[in-house]
Amino acid sequence: MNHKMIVHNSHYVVKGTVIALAAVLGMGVASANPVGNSYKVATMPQVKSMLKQDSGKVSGNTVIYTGKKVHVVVAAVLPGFPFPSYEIHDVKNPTLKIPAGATVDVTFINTNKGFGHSFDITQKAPPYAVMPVINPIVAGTGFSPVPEEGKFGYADFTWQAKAGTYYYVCQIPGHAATGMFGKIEVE
Ligand SMILES: [Cu+2]
Repeated sequence: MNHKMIVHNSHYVVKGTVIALAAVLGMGVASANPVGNSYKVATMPQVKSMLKQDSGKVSGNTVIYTGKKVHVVVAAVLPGFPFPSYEIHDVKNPTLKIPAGATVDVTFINTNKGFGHSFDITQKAPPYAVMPVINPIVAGTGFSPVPEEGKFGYADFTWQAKAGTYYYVCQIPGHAATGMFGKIEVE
């Protein structure tokens, strides 16, 4: 209980900072990191059908995507997975391999009742601090709303993937520091 309250208090502090930063840096940052304004709501049956639309193929701890247009569908902390983590095709925090130049449609769904999360892409490598100052974010969702019973927030964004090594991270304080991140290899 205490942990949850601390996370939520910190969440609002960081959220205010992000909004102030976005205001200073202009609309480019605001649209790349919309701070939860663009989330829609799905039920668990809808979430399960959305997860099946991921276009990658699992190979061990890696999900391999092919083609000029790929669709990454990622959940935060599906039932049965350890907190805090991401899942794609039921693989925890997989490495994503994406062709350089691909148009990447990302759908991020927070299925973790009671906790906010984000799915943001950066070239900043781990380790991450408890209060992660992750800058710059190249694309992402910003903070999700906190899911209530049977209602899960999801957000979509499109990323034009250039060659390089990236990481997807959760910017809620403490989450990336305790393992809520994964690698993206674009080549
Ligand atoms: Cu998180």
